[in-house]
Amino acid sequence: MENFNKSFNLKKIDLRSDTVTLPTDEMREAMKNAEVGDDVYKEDPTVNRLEELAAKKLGKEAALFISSGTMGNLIAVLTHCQKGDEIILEADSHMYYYEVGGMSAVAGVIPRLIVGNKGVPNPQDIKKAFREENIHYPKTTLICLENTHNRAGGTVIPPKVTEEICQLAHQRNILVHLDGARIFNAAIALNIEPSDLVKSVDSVMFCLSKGLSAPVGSILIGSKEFIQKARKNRKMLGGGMRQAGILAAAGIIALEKMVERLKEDHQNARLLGIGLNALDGLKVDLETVQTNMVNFDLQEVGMDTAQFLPKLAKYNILGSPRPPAKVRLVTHYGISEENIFTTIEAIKEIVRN
Ligand code: TLP
Repeated sequence: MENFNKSFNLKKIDLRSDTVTLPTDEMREAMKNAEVGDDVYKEDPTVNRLEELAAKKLGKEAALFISSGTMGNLIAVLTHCQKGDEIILEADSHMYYYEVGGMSAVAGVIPRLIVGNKGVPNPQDIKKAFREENIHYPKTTLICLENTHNRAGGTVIPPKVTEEICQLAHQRNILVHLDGARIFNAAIALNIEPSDLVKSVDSVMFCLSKGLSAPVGSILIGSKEFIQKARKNRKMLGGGMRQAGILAAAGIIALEKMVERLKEDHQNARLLGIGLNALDGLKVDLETVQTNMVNFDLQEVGMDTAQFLPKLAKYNILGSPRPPAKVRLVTHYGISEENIFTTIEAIKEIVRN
């Protein structure tokens, strides 16, 4: 440990999430100079510009700037569904796992869970979950997909799978919402346009404040009609912001300047995954290291998550718990290749001792 601290600098290496990214200097400058107005009256020119840009990038009619991904997913459910409806989701999806049960507490829907393969649902399993008309059953109105899939380790749903699920859903008048918090990571990993990943879905949420480094904000996207209703639901939830152009200005830079560089995060994650997997007893499923996340299993080194993370923090390195025995590390704009080597060395020391 002492040697370690001597040979490596002590700057914090925060791998808990890409949500910890700080706004770039260019974002701060744009925020300072942003032209603003009251966005509840749709009079903020910078918000309007961001919404137009976002809709265009994803090839849909309209967009809505919202304060967070969680709010965006909730607004989508509120807008697509009625109370008592059933929605189909992957069992480990963020909407089910990490959004405080908002879909049930606020939107009044019940989740029906499908187990995917490394985050990717099998369209046939979804088809099997469709219900025939029966007086006892709830109405299934929505399928929610997640691309990239957080808990599966940042895995990508191939466009073919999304298309097949949308086709099956639409035949039954069921809609599809995509939690695309990291849709640009998926597009970069597949080397395709993000619009090619969302062609047939009815709505998409993506985050500006994760790998794209904006300080605050997400975007909800869909048809003009959907966004008009979503705008009202945003207001109902207390999410109508006023001079939000200050935030939207950073979002515009995020979309225009921060997408291509996600490649570096993916390369760093790969490096980290391979480095950790080479350590005795540490297990990384390299098949899941497709974007900017690395999940590893501590079971074989006889440690659990709660024992490991404080040890890592002593090296000034932070990770996220995936209890009981897993840890998630996320690469992002604030993480260099050198940080990756430092992290591998630190973990090597921890698991050796
Ligand atoms: N994910 C966060 C935490 O909530 C766990 C993270 O650190 O990864 N969808 C997906 C797929 C997400 O990963 C997240 C955030 C959200 C939605 C919610 O976004 P926010 O945090 O803006 O509400």
